[in-house]
Amino acid sequence: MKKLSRYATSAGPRWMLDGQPLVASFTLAELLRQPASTLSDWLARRRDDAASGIQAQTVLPPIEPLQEVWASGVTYLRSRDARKAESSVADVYQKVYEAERPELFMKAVGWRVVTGGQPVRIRKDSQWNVPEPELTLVINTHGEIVGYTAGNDMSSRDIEGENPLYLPQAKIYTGACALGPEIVLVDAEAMRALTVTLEIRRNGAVVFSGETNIARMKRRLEELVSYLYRELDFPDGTFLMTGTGIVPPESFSLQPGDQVKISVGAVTLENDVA
Ligand code: DO4
Ligand code: MG
Repeated sequence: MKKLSRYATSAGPRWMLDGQPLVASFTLAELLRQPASTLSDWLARRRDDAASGIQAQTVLPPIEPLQEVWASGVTYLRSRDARKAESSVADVYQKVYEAERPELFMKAVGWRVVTGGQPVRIRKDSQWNVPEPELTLVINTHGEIVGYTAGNDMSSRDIEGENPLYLPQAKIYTGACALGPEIVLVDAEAMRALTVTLEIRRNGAVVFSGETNIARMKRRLEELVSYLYRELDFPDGTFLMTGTGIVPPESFSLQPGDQVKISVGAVTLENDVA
């Protein structure tokens, strides 16, 4: 399993493959312009065998500033039921769960994304907030799924529940999108039965934990990607969150200081809540 990660070094950001530096000119955008069939060979030629003494300092989000993060909604029964319960217009969620066209929305541009060890935020004007642990696809220019990472689609349930048209405010704000820390380079087949877990700690004690599996998702990963690529081109590739199958009970809301731990397959994303 190949893992891509990005670090701050004294010479600027540097991508690594399984902890070994790639050439300084390597960009994720260039990787995502390669067809999936040639990716392994192409990547092998990007190793920097001459690199020595590179001190990886802080881990950086595994995304470049101009790539976008899109998100899917209501792809699991649990998400549909939670939205129906919170919403003043419950039937929109029932309809989108059953419809042929999925719910897709833009979550963040790359420069807004945080990664493990950096804080996620809850909005000051919201009283009911949750993390959403989501398998996040890494997709190339040609619409092929080439990898995945862990994602947190932080959400304000009271704002979304008041009116579905407030969804962008419930979902898009500073510190609302966490990804990483690594990208696992595998095809969609390897993702079909990944386990997703969520654990929330407060003052050292676990206050919520949950688990689901990608096999429980109503839609196929390729179906979500094909709708996203219908009328949008992604010259640098893109990321797609695939929806949450874990929602804490209605009585639960995140608080500043909580610690959120999300695992998706082989990737574990940990953030404190600010
Ligand atoms: O429709 C609201 C958003 C749904 C969502 O983010 C999810 O199901 O994960
Ligand atoms: Mg979500």
